[in-house]
Amino acid sequence: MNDYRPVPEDRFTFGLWTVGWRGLNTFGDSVRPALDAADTVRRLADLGAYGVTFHDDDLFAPTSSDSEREAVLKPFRAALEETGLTVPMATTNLFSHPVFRDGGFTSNSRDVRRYAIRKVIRNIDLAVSLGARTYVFWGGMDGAETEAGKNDAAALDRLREAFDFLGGYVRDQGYDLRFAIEPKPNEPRGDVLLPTVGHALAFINSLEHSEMVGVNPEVGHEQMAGLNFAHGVAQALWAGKLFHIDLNGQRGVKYDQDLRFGAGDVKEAFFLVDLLESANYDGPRHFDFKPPRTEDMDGVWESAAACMRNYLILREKAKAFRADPEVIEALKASRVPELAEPTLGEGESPSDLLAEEIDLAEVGERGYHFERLDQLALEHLLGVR
Ligand SMILES: [Mn+2]
Repeated sequence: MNDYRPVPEDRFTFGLWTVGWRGLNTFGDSVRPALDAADTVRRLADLGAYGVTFHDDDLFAPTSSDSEREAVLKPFRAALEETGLTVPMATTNLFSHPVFRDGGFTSNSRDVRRYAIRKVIRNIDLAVSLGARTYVFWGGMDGAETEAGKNDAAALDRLREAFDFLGGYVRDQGYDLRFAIEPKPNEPRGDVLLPTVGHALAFINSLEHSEMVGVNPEVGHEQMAGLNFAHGVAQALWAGKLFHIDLNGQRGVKYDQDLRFGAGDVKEAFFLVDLLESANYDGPRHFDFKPPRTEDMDGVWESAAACMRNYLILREKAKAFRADPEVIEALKASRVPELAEPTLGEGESPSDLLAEEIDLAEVGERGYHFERLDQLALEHLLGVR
């Protein structure tokens, strides 16, 4: 029997800020102690994780001197070495410090924008030295509460300018590093720039080094916009732009819940895992969740372990769903394989197409049996098949 025990080959990764979240929110104070980065590495390795990710500020304050940085990095590197945990991704905190109250790359203040780019460059250098291959950009403070306060076209120009400049930097340094933009519709700003996967994909096409820029979609962020996450991920995969992914849980259109993966919309989680596995997505399965404030440290590690366990359970369920002969037959009855056939034959002309007739009365009566297919999926998910 499968005990759903994660192993590094499953490529599960966690942000330092996830298990390290102290529970400080708009209404409540911190409820948990600060975690030591090296201890977190050891604990995640014990749980079966493959890697750890970080914002620069998760390791040290922005004002830290070189020796203060090294005092944290030395034990952090030692813990990575000792456990074999990797650092596949890193990102920059362009939101916590008061200077970022109007954003990083798109702050109305030019000196803040220049500082933001410097802060990113410095952490890219560190990330690459730790072996990172993906660098995530979440511009949560890049937005507005009032249309009067932000010229969106200028903000997009500044955003493009930052990505073009940083892309050039990475190329000049010869780094093997790709960028991944993380969309979010709102929070902390009233409205955030690049609110969805679709907005980000369109923006990426405008970049000078667009080939090195993809997306890092987060389950809850698309669901906060009322969107179907699996559809967004499918389009990112289709565009060859799924460079990274943030797995967590969300229940509907409300504040960013960051529940553990599997909590929230479990059926969408099932179809997401089904999609990632059947598309052979080979990037890290990165959990970006926040253990609820109700939890003590035992609860934190329990929820981290549960993120991985839920992924493995859903992976098994999705595989069983795809292998079920009744499902294969039901897929055919629903004409799902037929959609993979090109609509036009090779060399067909408009006149060939125009010469064809359809029996509208007969085809209009055709049912698609998606209810049967969906019920089969649900029964696999519920464990009765
Ligand atoms: Mn989130």
